[in-house]
Amino acid sequence: MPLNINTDKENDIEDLQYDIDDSRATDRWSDAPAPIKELFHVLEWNIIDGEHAGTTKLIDQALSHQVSPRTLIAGPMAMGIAEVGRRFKMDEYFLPEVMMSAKCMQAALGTLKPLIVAEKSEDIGTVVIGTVQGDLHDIGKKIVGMMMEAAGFTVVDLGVSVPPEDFIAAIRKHKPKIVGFSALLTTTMNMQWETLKVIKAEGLREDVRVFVGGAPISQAWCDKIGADAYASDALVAVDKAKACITTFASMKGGDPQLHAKMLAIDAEREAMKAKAAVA
Ligand code: B12
Repeated sequence: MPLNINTDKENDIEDLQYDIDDSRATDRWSDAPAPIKELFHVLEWNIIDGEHAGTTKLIDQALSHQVSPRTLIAGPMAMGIAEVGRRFKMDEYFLPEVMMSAKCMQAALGTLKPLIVAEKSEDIGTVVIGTVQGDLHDIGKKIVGMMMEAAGFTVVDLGVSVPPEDFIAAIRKHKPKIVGFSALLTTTMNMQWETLKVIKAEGLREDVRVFVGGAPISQAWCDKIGADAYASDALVAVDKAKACITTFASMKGGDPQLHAKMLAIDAEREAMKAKAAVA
């Protein structure tokens, strides 16, 4: 089966040429009260400009206005780093600028993590997560880990550039219900497949539900490599992870029925969105 990677969005020059100032003019965050709206703009630009010395102060200010950590992550932080990605793609930014912006994200997540993790009330199982070998991106993986932890999972984060054998060792040691692979590069996404093959070869496939994610990853990729679930963001990942250990607890990793149930969760979400849009 040929591999189709959906890069339409990344390669759509018109889409990439829009300038963030246009979106500023369209009054982004218009739902928010004025001081929060301004703070969101400043935080977004702090990330775009890579001014990491001031990031935690802005996060503290937003928290003092009762803005939730999740809103900050999914709102101005996500918008800021997405703009950085666009600038990098368009050669408006080079690696040093991206690294400065990544430092802002890390600083912000460092402040937010304890607050998110504090939401954890009960222990519902272990998740092992890591960025696959050859890949150093970890911001998205950290967000997924935090949200899983808040949802009640014990999260074992193996870090970045994790070789398959380290995933195997962690599965044997921690006996997780779920294993998550993150990959942000088209050149490293194949390591998700390679790692999964090693899990199978070691006879561990039925023991773990395999989740995959990262910017170039799609449901089609998940289907192709035989992973159990794909999640486009941390909230979807949490929903599916919880479903795996509650409603579908009896289904083992690699079970096609579990895969189908995970797809049904997406279909349900899409139907709800469509209903809300009509209402
Ligand atoms: C920040 C960044 C960096 C930082 C990373 C710092 C860090 N500690 O992570 C640095 C500067 C180190 C970096 C380096 C490189 N980068 Co870079 N980087 C980015 C950038 C701008 C943002 C990534 C990010 O953090 N996004 C924000 C998070 C929140 O989103 P996310 O990662 O997608 O995660 C969400 C979901 O995907 C999902 N998810 C993520 N992981 C998982 C895991 C599971 C299990 C699940 C269920 C869900 C899930 O949930 C997350 C939260 O909602 C992207 C641009 C982009 N559009 O992605 C480029 C980008 C990924 N980088 C790119 C490139 C080319 C590189 C370099 C090769 C550059 C170079 N010439 O050296 C190196 C590679 C180094 C390496 N070996 O890994 C390209 C990749 C192109 C491609 N098609 O492969 C991109 C797309 C930029 C571009 N448009 O060209 N990069």
